[in-house]
Amino acid sequence: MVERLTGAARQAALHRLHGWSAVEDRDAVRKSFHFSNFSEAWGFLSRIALAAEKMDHHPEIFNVYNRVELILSTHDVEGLSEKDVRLAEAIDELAPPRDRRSPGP
Ligand code: H2B
Repeated sequence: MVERLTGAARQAALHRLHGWSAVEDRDAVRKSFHFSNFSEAWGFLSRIALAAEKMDHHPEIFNVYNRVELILSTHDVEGLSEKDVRLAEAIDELAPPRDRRSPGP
């Protein structure tokens, strides 16, 4: 049973994610990615589709040519859950290095 993240748990989850920010008018997170061309953007989306299917958790996808915007939220709880955090981390693993979590010192 998935639970909606609230309060300190939600804050901590957002803190774990690199480059994902809260959506203003709903309980969701978003991140934009930029590529050299449409083919690279779509390749990224194809890899996300396979990961999302495996996780049975799916992003909202907006694509214009070389730009991809993803929004993550859990329909079942109408807000953010650990599933979104795990999907965000999986997406970052597939993203170009500049869009991933920084490796640290
Ligand atoms: N994706 C997202 N983002 N939220 C959900 O609650 C969700 C999903 N539920 N993908 C899954 C599919 C559910 O509908 C199926 C039946 O497991």
